[in-house]
Amino acid sequence: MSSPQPFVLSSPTGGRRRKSKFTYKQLNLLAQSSVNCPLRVIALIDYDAFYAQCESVRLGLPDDQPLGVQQWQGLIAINYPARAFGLNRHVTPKEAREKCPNITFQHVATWREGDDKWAYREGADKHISTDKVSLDPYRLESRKSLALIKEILPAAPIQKVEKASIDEVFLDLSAQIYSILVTRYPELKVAPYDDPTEKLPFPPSTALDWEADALIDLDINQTEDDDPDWDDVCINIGASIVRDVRKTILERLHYTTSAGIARNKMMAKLGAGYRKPNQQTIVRNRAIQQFLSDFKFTKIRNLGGKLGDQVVETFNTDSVVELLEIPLETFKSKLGDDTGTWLHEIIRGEDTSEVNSRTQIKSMLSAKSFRPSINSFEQAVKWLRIFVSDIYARLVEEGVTENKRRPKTMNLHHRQGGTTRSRQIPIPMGKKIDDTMLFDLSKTLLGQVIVDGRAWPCANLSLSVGGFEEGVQGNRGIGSFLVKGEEAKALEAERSNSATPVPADDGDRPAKKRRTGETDLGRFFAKSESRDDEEVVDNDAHLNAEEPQISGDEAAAQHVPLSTPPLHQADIATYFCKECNKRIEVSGREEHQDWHFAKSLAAQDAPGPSIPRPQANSRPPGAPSNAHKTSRGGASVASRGRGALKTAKAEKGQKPEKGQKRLAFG
Ligand code: DCP
Ligand code: CA
Repeated sequence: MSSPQPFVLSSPTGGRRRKSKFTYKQLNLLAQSSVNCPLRVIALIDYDAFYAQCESVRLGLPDDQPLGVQQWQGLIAINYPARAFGLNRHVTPKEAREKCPNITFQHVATWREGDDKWAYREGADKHISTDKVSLDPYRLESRKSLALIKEILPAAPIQKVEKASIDEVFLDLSAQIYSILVTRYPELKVAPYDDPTEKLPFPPSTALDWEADALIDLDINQTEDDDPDWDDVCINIGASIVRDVRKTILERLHYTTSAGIARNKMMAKLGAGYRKPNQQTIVRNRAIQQFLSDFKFTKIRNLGGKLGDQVVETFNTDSVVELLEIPLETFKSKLGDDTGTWLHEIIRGEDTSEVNSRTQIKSMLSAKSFRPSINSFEQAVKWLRIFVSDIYARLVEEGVTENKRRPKTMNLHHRQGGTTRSRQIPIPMGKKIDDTMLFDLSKTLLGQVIVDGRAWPCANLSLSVGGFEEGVQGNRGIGSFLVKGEEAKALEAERSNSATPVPADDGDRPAKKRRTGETDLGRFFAKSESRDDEEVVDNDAHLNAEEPQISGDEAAAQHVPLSTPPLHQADIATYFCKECNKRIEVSGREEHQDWHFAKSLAAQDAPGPSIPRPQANSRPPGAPSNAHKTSRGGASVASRGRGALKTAKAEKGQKPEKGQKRLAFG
């Protein structure tokens, strides 16, 4: 960390004391990690070529050995020594070998039927039809490094750390910086005359030491000769904290990381991707506009998907600089008040989303796409056994056997042609969770998705558990002996082996809905930008990249059907939406509910949205008036749902932009 600077209370200018532009009140907001603090400092730490580094370190290879992580016949991570040969994750192993003969390929670990643990296997790529990928090794490394970061930083409530994906972590350094500042400069603690609106004294006018960090150039109207104000001092302290954290990660775990340090999540994310590998980039407040002007706005989170397309279409440009010319009123009239205001702020580098320390796993998913499709109950059951082993191993890690936490529900999604059928069943509360119990439940669900024997050929199966809740330690609570409501109904259905569908949904959805609108709307948009790479279809590689264990929504989003026509009308499970008095396809339920929720929020006109609001006048996704049309792919991109958006992207041959696709900012 940089050495404390001598504090000169104020430098006399023309006989007058020079004042900072920041007040004591604003400084106090820093102590509270307030999202409205103009001195706030946020960092994003992103692991370089994450899976590839995990493998290099595991195999004890030299740092400069080129390596690609293989999954069947594709490459899902390429380390930087291999990237120097012009390789990226879209090349095949054969092409990679041609360009870089010395490259090492390491296939990801796999599950095999009958084994109770995943393993690294020789010739793994030959077993695509019998094995399933396990990304557990990377999850474990991810968890290890998160634990290390938490160990390095001061404890909560000062510590605010959010795992954003399997290899990205946001840090809100504000409170820590506040405590460093007031230790170095005790004069800052108390406002003169107890007036918090008083301006702070100007910081010492010594140049700040940025060491080897990449420092984004200042905006055109600013010069390096201008004395730094407290926001520069704060970000400078933040940079040195992040430098130390990254150094410790390298020393203890041998992973290089890159980082962005700025005043909010959006800018920190853009900064982190600016210089890689093993570098950190600082975007000072005085440099934001200049930094952003180099980007197309479609690189900014939430603007890579359909909203970005809409903005490009409306204003006929993808340049941030050109959008800056457009007045707020025009944005509002063309995009609606909320989206217009949000866009106006975001292109000016303003983002008030919080760093959310909640990192508890909400659901776990295990999935497989079949090429060729599978054709019998027996084959499907074999896969269920593998899914259950995979999920159960993760549950054990999560402390389920010690009853620390337990999932409430299990879901099975089954895809046949263009039809996805989903069923949910409660996991009985009074019973100990073990793999036999989970396997039995999964078979019950399989029985339910097979309607009149019409389940084959099956192209994709996925099993998930969700609705985690804290377990009762020691004595079981009375609730664990009682089975009530929905659960009782579903159990009854299970007992009588009825095919009554329990609509697929997250077990904890109502609780989620009660959280802030920002979170839900965040999901609404994040999903429309989720990855749709090839890896998705084979297994949960894609999901793991987004760490599905953290978000049940991400997992659920993978099962939105791809809007192809259903084979038989009778196959479509529907439910009755009271809000629009219509029957809606169960497979579109989540999206439909999100739409209602988003609409109600848009109507509330809440102040200071930190993500774009959808327009309230659009048609509800999944509603019968367009269901038919949608399922045949006839509706426009804007009016189609998330699944359709994916299809539309695929049709255009367009992959989601790197850098924002995993950004489920909350
Ligand atoms: N991943 C995946 N499929 C993708 C993208 C990523 O399986 N389409 C996995 C492999 C990556 C990890 O997620 O190692 C993290 O993704 P990143 O996009 O952060 O990529 P890397 O960490 O590999 O590279 P970078 O150094 O560019 O961050
Ligand atoms: Ca990365």
